Amino acid sequence: MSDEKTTTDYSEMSIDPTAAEMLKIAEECEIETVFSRSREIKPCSTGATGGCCKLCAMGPCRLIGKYERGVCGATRDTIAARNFVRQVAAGAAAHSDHGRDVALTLQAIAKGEIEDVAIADVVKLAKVAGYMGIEAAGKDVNTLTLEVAECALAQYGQQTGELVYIPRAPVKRQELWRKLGVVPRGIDREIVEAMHRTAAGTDQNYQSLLDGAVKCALASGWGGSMLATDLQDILYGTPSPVRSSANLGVLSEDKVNILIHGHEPLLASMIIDATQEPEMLTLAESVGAKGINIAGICCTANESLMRKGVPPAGNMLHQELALLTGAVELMVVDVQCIFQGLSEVATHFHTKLISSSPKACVGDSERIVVDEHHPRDAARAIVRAAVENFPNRKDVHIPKVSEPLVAGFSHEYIRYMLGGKMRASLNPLNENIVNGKIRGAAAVVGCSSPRAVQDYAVVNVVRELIANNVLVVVTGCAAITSGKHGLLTPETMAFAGESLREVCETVGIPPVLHMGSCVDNSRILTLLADVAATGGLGDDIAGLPAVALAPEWYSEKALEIATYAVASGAHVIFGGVGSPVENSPVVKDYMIDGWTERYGGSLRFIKEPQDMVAATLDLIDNARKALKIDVAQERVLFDMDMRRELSV
Ligand code: NFS
Repeated sequence: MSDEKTTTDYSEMSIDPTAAEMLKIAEECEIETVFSRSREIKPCSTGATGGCCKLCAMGPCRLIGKYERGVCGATRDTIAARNFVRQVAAGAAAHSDHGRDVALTLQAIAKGEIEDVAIADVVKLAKVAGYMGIEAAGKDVNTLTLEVAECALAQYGQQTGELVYIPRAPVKRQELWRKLGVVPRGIDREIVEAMHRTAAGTDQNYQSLLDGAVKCALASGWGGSMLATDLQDILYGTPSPVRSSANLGVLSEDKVNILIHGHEPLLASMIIDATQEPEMLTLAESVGAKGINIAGICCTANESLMRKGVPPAGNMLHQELALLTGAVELMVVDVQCIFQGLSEVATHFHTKLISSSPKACVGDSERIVVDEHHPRDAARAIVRAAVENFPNRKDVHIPKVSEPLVAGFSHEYIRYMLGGKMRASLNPLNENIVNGKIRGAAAVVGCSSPRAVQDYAVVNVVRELIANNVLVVVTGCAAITSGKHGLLTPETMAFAGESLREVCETVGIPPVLHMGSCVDNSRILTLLADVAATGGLGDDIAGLPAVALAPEWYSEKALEIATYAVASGAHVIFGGVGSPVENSPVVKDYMIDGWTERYGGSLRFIKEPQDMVAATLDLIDNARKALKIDVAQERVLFDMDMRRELSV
């Protein structure tokens, strides 16, 4: 490392002090990262706004300036909508394929094809069987597991009818979906249809195209994603509160560090178990390590945190930064949100990068493709490889920063927490919304993006919302961001508005609740449907004083989540970068006004955190007014001192 001082202002890239520390090292060692590349490469303004059509070889057609139509005659509206549908289809495919893999694992366990793995939550198994209309009484666990897994798998190939989870939505919502013809028939069918509709020369009406996006997104939200959540709960246990800590400081100076990164928890859970085996611990001791430390990145981090208390080392933008510590013996990745740049960063250190999924070979990583029938063998091989790599460590630089957190608020636990074991209920939540102590609820979800200042928008939005008495739930990378900045502890009550604080103190909950990974946004759908069913706040998700926000989105999966949330009746606000349909003012407006009229929900793109908060409070207050439960409340405005304090 050179002694030369860099002059880069890292606070323009992240408000996390560990990022500044690591980016300085990267710059001094001339190692590229997503942060440096995003400064070099300017986004293509035509592509970013949905104005480029590259569906056929007559183009690509860039609809900018005087061009209103592509070579085939397609309009700006058609092209923007078509690009959006394809993004939604890719997101739905990723989340739903994740659910399929969990169903296949469950099926293999039930058939005895995977050794020594047991079902962790038989109560949830019976509950899910109930949703599927499968009689649980009198059946042994294996028989019931097999029936549930096979029903789940059938959802993918189903050609007609409705997905089995549709009746979990409020009755009014189901009727609306049927009336509009957007009830998903089968998961794979809707994703294929979205791709077909958008093939050159097929669907050409933006409203019809966007209904296609809705049907496809609903197939994930109330299908593939919801199945992933439910089946993972059956397999690994339904989350309940667990203590841990977050940020790069969770890496260990004297133990073997293994990072689990990606989305699917099967291998990660086996690796966690393998690190406890006496044989591995003895091996670690023999190479001079004081044990084996495991930490997570992205949604594998969330899954492992909620069920096993594994600390997250960081959100999506931390994946390269973690390797820059020089302290990671091995990072194992599976699918989604994994940067190809990781393998280049790894070459500067002793870190082994292992791809484990048959679907994804990441960069120049080594591949240990997991045989799904013998995952423990792969897990042991990975832990062994990490331990054997420990003596190759050179300089280590671990930032001494981590924050304590509490995670694991599944919707089941929220009901239990509010009503007790015998009377699990959401009544106290609804009552406190009706009496105005809780002004409303917000889900702050989604990614972190190098096109925004890492963590700035999420932290600002979360803090400002709770200061305005809005209860916040978080998932995905936004949940890890909240954890890194100390917002997932009961002490966060200190930042909450007076009446929200009073409720949180009475019930004994933090004002920011970690509800899981990105597929677990389906938990939020279930919670909203339950809130509507509990009474006092209307009879549908549309009209609830609740808003969803993704302040730093980057992924197609985020657009798919937004679309199923809108179709379920929620208002959604995305931040950081502009609208992916900006090139068509018609489509952009339709996603606000047209979707509100059609679905009772809307999708807005608002760049600045303070504007996102203002829009959220307006939407919440309007909903309260419509429900006739409006109590005038002052808005707490953050001044510059309060904002500066956020910059840690
Ligand atoms: Ni969601 Fe999870 Fe993170 Fe965004 Fe990526 S890890 S699936 S897409 S970046 S929250």
